[in-house]
Amino acid sequence: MRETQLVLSNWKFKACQEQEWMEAIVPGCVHTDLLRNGIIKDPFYKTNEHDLQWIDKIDWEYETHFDVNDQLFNASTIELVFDGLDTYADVYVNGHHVLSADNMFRTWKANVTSMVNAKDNVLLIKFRSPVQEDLPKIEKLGYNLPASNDQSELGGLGAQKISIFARKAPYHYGWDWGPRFVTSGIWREARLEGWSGSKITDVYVKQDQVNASKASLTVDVEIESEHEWNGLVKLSAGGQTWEQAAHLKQGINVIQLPVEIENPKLWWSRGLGDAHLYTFTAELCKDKELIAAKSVRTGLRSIRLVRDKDEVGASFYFELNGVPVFAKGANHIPNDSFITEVTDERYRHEIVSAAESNMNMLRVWGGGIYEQSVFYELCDEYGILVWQDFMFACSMYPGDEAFLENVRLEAEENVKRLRNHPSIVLWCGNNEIDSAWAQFDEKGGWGWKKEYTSEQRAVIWADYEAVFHDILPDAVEAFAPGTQYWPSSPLISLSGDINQHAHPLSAEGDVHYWGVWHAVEPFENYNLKIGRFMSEYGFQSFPEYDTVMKFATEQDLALDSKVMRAHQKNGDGNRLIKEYMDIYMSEPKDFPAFLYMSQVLQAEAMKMAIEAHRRSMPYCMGTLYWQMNDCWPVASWAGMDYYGKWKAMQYYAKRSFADTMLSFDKTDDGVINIHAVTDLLESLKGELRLSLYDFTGVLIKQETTQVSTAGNSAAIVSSINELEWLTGCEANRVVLYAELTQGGKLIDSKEHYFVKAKEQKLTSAVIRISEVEGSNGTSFALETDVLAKQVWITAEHEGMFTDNFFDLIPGVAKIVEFRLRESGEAASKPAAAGKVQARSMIDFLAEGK
Ligand code: BMA
Repeated sequence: MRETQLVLSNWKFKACQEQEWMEAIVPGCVHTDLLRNGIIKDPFYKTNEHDLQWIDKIDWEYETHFDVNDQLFNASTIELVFDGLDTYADVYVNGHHVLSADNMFRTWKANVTSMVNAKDNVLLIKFRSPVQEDLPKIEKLGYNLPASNDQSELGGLGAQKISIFARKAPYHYGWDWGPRFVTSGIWREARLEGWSGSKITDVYVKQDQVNASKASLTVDVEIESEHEWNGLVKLSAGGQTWEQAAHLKQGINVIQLPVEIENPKLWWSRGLGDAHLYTFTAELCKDKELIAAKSVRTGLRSIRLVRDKDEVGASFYFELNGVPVFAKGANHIPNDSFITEVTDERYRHEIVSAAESNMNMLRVWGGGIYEQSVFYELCDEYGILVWQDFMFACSMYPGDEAFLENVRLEAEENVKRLRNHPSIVLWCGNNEIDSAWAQFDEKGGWGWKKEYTSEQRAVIWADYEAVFHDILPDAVEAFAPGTQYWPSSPLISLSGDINQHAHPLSAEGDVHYWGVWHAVEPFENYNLKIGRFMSEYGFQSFPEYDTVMKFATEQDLALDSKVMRAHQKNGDGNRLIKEYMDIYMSEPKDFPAFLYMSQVLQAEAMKMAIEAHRRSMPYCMGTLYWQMNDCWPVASWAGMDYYGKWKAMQYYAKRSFADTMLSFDKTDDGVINIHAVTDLLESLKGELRLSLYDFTGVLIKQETTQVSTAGNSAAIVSSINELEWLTGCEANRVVLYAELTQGGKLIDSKEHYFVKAKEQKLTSAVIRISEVEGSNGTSFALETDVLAKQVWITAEHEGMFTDNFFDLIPGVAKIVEFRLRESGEAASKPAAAGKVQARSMIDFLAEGK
């Protein structure tokens, strides 16, 4: 091989204005390096965030000294490569300026062959403050552009929103769940690459046509060559090989190999089949000699976004290998404010959690980053489809030539980097900008337009169109032809008139429904506000007590304390949680109980939403709640907290996303419908048993019916009259329990209550936990003497249970298994839990409630 590389290490850093160098870790950023050197305190603790806003106002520099070995030194080309520089950086090698960077999402390279010595090289990077760099741009523009979540105030910048100028993760500037840490640093690998002659720079497996009998592909092998010569490209995958003669010219060459694979093993999303992956290896040979090689991994599948007109509007669903897929999942945000802190294990834990929760899709939301490769590799492996946004969210952006060119290069590079991932099924231009600006609806949107003159508006919209209707779709078409591009989420369709902008009842396109939460509508509206594809909706909760205690102390434990307010980034958030809790739940006995209750409240809301969406299939074909994860310990819409701990909602989501699920709803005239929803392709045949129990476990009434529905469908499988079933009993002391069995095996079960949680007459429950014999402390049976609601089992070790926050009916035992989360591996296998404990709703209620 004629390629070699040196990953650059041994970095030091300092503020440009200081003398003293300190040790740095690369990849990393100034904040994490300052913390490791003891210069700043934990940014996530208490209100420390507020004291760290000086960091982004000054310039920083990073330096390393390095020697190169003979092989690298003798390479005919030596390149300096940065996979990511955050953001405004000037790079010097041995005193020579070699490049200036201005986009954290791009790769930066410089040919440094003539500058590198064998020994004692100095690489210096100066990071200009993104604040000082971008502030003057507001003046130049003459007005502020809207950036709803930019916490400029907290950053000491008043109303000056500068986040829109930098091609840098929008959430760094703060969000309604995230702190403001405007980082600088080398956030991906930095290295020297040496090569001579020719190298393979890219392998792209273009899937022209794929079905169960044949995959017709074109594999593009990109070769960079220093001279002209005749070689041979060999390609192998799945035990087959292909060859093609290659006449290489100096510069970049693309050799195209037509490839056919008979009876390919298809890639399926979770629940529908194996997520089979093929490795394609390209080798460049000269006679018998191997000159260069490169492997990529992909899955073979056909994917289509189906937007067919129908009586009401148009469908919006993904068809994978010819099968309509109901998308179940959540919106993903970066796992940390300091992205380089996210280990592969944390990514694995997130994706395993998604798969374990019966999800099949995540949306990489546009206010974060184009994720690290490991994220997509895991999605490929676990069969999680990815809706990929470009990194633009809730803001209007400038449109000067330099900005547009920068965006074009960013888009092309990222599409090219990610295009072999079978999991990525759609590229979306931005988050919520089309509906927030609402160009064609004078009074619509978020009120942004009224701040501008009509001339300014015309410019702002033209700049929008340049990016989202030209540059980005062009990049997708050029670099991943055939891949679906969707201009903005949500959107009805690109009609160029008032019918373009989405609303909660759009019968076409995707919908973000925030009536519950931001507009304080009742949870019940989840049953009414349903679109064709629900790409956002959500409800907040607090993380559990242990997580809160990572950033707070006992005296901070009040909703309106300074610390709790600092860890709630949505202005109205704490008030909204409290308000909804007063409506739906009983009063918690103390602050830790309030935390538990907030989780149950959120979980109940999300259950209502998810199940309403699934019951509406095939009208609705997707449900992605806001949001999967957190980037620091905070009150938020997440189902999993910053430490990866599953909130009540994650367990609820797992149940409501089950491939085959029972769900209840009630009509206005007192009919309770029992729905069976299945995403499996086989038709569903089974037995449905409905049992009415009182809270002490007495069986009042029971009915069994045969159930038969088509695969991949939702259907009402039984309807009962509420009044009739409740005759002679008290509605607030009974529960209806539905069980669906197939050949005696329990497929799903679900409870239905006749009154709101706060009206249910709970009594103190004694929950018995017994270890399942022979399970070595991994499995437990739970039983109760009276109805116990939202039973929360906790374990001595860190991990999760197969189920949690469930209701226990006396006489109906529940078995759960523990899954250990060890550092280095997020396990999906049973493991010993240590000591376990169970509490339920009644234990958290204020006396007499
Ligand atoms: C949507 C998202 C985010 C936001 C969330 C909660 O608008 O796209 O911007 O965090 O709602 O408000």
